[in-house]
Amino acid sequence: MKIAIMGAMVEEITPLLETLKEYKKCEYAGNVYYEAEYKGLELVIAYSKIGKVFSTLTATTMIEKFGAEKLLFSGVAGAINPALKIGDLIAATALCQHDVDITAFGHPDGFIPEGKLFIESDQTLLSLAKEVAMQMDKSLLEGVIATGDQFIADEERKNWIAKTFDADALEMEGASVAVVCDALDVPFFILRAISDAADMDAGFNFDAFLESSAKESAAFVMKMLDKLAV
Ligand code: 3QA
Repeated sequence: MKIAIMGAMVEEITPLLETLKEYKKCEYAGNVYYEAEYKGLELVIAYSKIGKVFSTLTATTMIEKFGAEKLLFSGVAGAINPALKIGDLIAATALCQHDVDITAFGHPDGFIPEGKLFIESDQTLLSLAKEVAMQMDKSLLEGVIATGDQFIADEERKNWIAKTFDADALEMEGASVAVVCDALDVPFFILRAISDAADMDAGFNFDAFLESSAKESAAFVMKMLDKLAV
């Protein structure tokens, strides 16, 4: 079984590479892909660079060039749901693109004709994550993640995203990865640990907590690999 693990920023995959220690590097299309073996699983790991476009390229490459059969995303996010504090984990049940706007033609926010407003995550991987959370005695919120090519550091925009999509967290890559996996029929799982609350302190908190929250997410993904390996 070949599994892709992706992040957007280098900080999001470094903890994984540090845990694995041994891997092979392969450069392709402006990114570095790391191939490793873990407990009988074949892994391909990469960070895409920030945003929907780069993450689309990386997810597609992992599937089409490297032959990934499942994709796990590990990274950080801005919290919308006030129950989510810095370092807390959220697994996406569904993802949407909050920055898509062709409402001038009567379409709802986030909707592209022939696309889906919400793309749902794989149920099997979500159940696996719930088992892992139980075993680790960690709380794992399941909810909607809204994606857009914007770092949100503004209460008003955040509240609009919250009410328009009933979203619990926001980031910049989940939905584009979901679009790729859905189209190519590859089960996917998007995990994020909170780095900030997408408010006026977001920039400051993001810098302060990127590393520690990215580690929380990566540690959880490693435990999911343990389960997928058996
Ligand atoms: C932010 C990263 C991008 O990959 C999306 C983090 C955490 N908080 C967020 C927020 N709004 C949107 N997304 C997020 N990730 C990239 S901008 C900072 C770049 O600094 C999730 C996320 N509030 C690079 C150094 O110059």
